[in-house]
Amino acid sequence: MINTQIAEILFNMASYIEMESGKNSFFRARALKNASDVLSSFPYDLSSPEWCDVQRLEKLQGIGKSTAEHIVEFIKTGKVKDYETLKSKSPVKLEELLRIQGVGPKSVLKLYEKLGVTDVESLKKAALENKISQVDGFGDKKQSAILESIEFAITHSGRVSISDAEYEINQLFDYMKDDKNIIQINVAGSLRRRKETIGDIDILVSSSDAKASMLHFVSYKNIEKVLAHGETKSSIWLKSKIQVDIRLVDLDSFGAALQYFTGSKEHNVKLRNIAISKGYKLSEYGLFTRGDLKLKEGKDEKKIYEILVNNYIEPELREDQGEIEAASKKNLPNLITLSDIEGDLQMHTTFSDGENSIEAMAQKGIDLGYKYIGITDHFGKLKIANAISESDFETYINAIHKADKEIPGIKVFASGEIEIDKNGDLEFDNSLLERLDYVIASVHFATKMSKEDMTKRIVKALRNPLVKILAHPTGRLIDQRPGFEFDHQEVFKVAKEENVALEINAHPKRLDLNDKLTHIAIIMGCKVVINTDSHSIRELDNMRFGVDVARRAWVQKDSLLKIDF
Ligand code: DGT
Ligand code: CA
Ligand code: CA
Ligand code: ZN
Repeated sequence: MINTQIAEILFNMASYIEMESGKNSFFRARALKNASDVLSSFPYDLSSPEWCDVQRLEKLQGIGKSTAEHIVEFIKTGKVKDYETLKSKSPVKLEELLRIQGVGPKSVLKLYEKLGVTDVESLKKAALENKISQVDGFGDKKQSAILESIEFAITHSGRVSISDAEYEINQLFDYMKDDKNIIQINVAGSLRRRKETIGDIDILVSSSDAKASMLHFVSYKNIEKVLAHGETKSSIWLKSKIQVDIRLVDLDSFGAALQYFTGSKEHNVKLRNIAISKGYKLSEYGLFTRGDLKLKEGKDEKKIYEILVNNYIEPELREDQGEIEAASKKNLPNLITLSDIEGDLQMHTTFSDGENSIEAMAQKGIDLGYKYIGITDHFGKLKIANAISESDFETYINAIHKADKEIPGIKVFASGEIEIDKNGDLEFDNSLLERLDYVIASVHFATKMSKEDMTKRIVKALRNPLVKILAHPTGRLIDQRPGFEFDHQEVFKVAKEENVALEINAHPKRLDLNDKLTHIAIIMGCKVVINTDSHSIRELDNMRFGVDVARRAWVQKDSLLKIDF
């Protein structure tokens, strides 16, 4: 989406400027980074006429005049001149290097000056030749961390987050609505299965004028490049670098095509075999009886499933993880939906690194129909901006209690996100923590430890009676860093014993626990809780991505943490 693109450009400009020294560049960089933050979660389309306006943009908190001009310039011309200048002046490919976790503008500058590193390739070479460890401030540990990140970035490139894909598809579908020839349109592929990342977006269309509808599709304004333009199939590359494949299908085989193109491939293979064993042939055109090839069903996807396996299988389950067998035995899970979510137990406010007040978060909670929310600002020595110290505690807890009393219609719990230190202790005075409604514990720092030590560390925290939720248990960031290692079985076992709920963090960058681990956890009898970890009221809307993970993990209502008060 254009907002993300602009946010990225501003961030990159900030990084280039940070490489220059001097106080002035520090402030310029910081202003650009702030603006980038604001835009990356800005809910309206910046390219719409009402927002593409310097004076209007300038009024937004965190956006200055020159930033507003950059935004408008990009929307009008597709470029920001100052950015192009920064890029052409710089000897290094900063954008490429910054994709490597743990590499910032300052280290890029140093590695360039000392070792002549200009891109990821030369970075990798320098690391393999053991040169990075020799540079002041780097060392062996940093060098191997950089190498690890490079491998990770290489194997994980080319996929986009579900939230970016969803944003694009909503925009595209709005545009496709203008084509009155379209009878039916559906998203298929991994996006319909709600996977955490999407390789490309697949859509299916049935139209009364195929040619006209294809032409309409390839004329979409957000296209960077038309990759293929055919009668029944076209592919485009959006400006946001996401590929969209479209297929035109007959209404009479729409259900069969939807089934086929939703995948997964593994699920399809198994379903086709079931069809054969029952005397049918299943293809993207329909379900046919084998002898005479008579069309049994093609229009209605649900009916195809009912004929073959007795039950409709939700797209989120179609990964060949036993769903076909379960359907045949009428044993499918009754998946949760967004409306089963009664509250959100991790969010940050202006008391630590959040953007909005307790009151604003509570009001948004009411708008979302929640019964409760939990305020969980960062506590203690955390190197995160503004963590709440022991001397701030009184003010913090009083502010939450006051909000809870004064705002009718929603329970506001007082909590905190507390760091689990290296030894497994909570990094805050435990006698103060006792006064909170619950503690949500997590690991952010000192994550490079052995699997055994990390398991011990987490288990010890779980044994602490104050801890009620383990937040983002693996610490992974999608496409940026893998989770830290620990013995999942052991941790889940203890979580169950100690009645600690495991979080599915709904932030699209985290989605942690992921679908696979969540599935293991609930099979072991653990409770899960889906939280957004919001740092602004807008992010409270991310709940749906956590629900997607839970559905893909076969989570039913009885596995959700139940709050009674
Ligand atoms: P992605 O795009 O990597 O996130 O994953 P998908 O699942 O969207 O995969 P994609 O876009 O390659 O294809 C969309 C669906 O079409 C896929 O889930 C199943 C179906 N499909 C594609 N190619 C084949 C194939 O060769 N055999 C079968 N059985 N199905 C296929
Ligand atoms: Ca796809
Ligand atoms: Ca595709
Ligand atoms: Zn936070």
